[in-house]
Amino acid sequence: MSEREKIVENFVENIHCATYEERYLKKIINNTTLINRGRNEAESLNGFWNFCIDQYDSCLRSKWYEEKYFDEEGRQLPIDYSFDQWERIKVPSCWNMHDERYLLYEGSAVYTRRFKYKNNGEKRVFIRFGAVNHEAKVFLNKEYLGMHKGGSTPFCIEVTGKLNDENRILVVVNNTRKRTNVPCDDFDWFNYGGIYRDVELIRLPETFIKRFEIYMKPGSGYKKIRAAVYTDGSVNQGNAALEINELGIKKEISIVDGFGEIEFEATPELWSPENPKLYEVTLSYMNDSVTDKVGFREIAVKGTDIYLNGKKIFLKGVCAHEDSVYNGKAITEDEIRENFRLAKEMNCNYMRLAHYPHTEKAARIADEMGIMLWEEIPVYWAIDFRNPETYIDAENQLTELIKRDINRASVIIWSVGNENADTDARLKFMSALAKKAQELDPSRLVSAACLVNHINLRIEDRLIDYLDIIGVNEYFGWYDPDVSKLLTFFNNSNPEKPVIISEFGADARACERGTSDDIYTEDRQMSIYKEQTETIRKIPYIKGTSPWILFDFRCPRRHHYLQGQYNIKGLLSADKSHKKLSFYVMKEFYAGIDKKD
Ligand code: GCB
Repeated sequence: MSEREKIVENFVENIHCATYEERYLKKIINNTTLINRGRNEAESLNGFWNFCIDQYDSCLRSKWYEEKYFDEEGRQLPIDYSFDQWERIKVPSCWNMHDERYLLYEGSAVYTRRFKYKNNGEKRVFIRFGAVNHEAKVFLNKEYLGMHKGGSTPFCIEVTGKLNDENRILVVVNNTRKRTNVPCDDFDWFNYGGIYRDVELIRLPETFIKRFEIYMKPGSGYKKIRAAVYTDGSVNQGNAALEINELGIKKEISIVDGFGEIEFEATPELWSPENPKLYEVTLSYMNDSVTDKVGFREIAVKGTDIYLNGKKIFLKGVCAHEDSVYNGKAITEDEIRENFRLAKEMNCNYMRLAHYPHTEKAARIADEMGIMLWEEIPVYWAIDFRNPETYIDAENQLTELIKRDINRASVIIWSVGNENADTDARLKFMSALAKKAQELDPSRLVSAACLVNHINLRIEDRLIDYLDIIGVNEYFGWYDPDVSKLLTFFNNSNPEKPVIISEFGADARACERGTSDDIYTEDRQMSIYKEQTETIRKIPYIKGTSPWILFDFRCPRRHHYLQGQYNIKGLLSADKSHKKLSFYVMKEFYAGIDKKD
């Protein structure tokens, strides 16, 4: 609010202050406060919260969270909210699935609940949100705590000293698509809204383990493990203890200024899709300890080959969105397991989790089930590459993702984006992200899903210089109906790095039959899949494929009557009950691919 506005005598803040949002933008919650405590249990704040769609942002404009019910003389004030009488919504969930009236709603919504708190001896307390799409402004007991941007990564807020016996938490969630956001205002999936992952209260000692990293040291001949610990609190010098009982390992890590790292000899059984071996790892420091289950493996590239634990591999994959007919983006553990099981039934050993970080549970389950993963941040299509704020946001989302999943053996690739035009601004933006990923995590490969150069018909993208693996999205047979160009495209290219066909595919309405010339039928999709796989099979530098996509998903851009607001490129119907003909083409292709060399 400007000085000029304030001196106007009839100025009423909640209706005249057009810049009401500015005050909230000053307190940003980002990766620097993220806590990652492995498998340690926390107290759940899930459950039923009171909820209200707030289309005009009245909560933020009129400061509802201050709960001012009376004036200074004790007279009752008129208010436009009644938190405890509002309807109730389940957290975690998407409001779009809660009520048909909210299916396509985009904007602000207010979530609030009361909860009791009793100190059990802890000195520090945090609230952790698994994810809120897309922005969250968090208030506790009338106080503004800060705002988080980025709809698919976790964030933590310290609430030490701010809790009473009875508390009210209030979150203003906003899923408005914006040009400057990551993703921006145009993307090919459904824009769900809400607090759709777990909310937890974390009780900790004064000095605690904030997060830790442990992985097999790349290039050590599978003989060395590297571990690092980050602590928080006043005792920032001392010794942490690391234990992996099953390997007979007990090590001390010296902590200096809240950080310590160690490398030591160890020869664990290596994690792989065939043998997803996990070890229980415990770290202790002062009065605190954390445990997790961790696999050890090495992923590397050499020339145009990808190696897992020194063995050449072909990534037999499929893409998947975090989407469900029943739960939207708030997919359940059962649904995650079902997706992996279906992928395995198709002979997959790998999945591309498109186009944003899926729930952290997905990587945990993949660790257990033996599925390698590509994880991605939503630097999708026409992000505002020239905008420095957009870069900060993208880098923060990447950092939050890496801090969250660095101990997951299943994750082998970080993807810094998808299908972006090769402009100078994009090269600067995305090469910086690739470097950041490599700097934060030397135990994984970095990739991006690049576009085809349709003029030169060859793999060509300046970003490739910064990637370990080249992801290529090509839709020969579909968006470019001339499938015969595919072989020319591959033959014209001479990549020096391994290539993954990160996408190919075609629409097919489940159960719609016809000839291979009939668009939107399973038969046409199958004929494109046959052409694609027969061509890909012949190309030695291709070291993986993840066709688009495991199952049909909601998509408000798709208005053909056979699409019905779904992207119907799935190998399965949206409810996964029907396998399209192409599912079996992929299954057979993957069954034979290991014999390719
Ligand atoms: C793509 C995009 C993906 C779309 C898909 C399609 O290349 O990466 O997000 O959904 O094509 O169906 O057009």
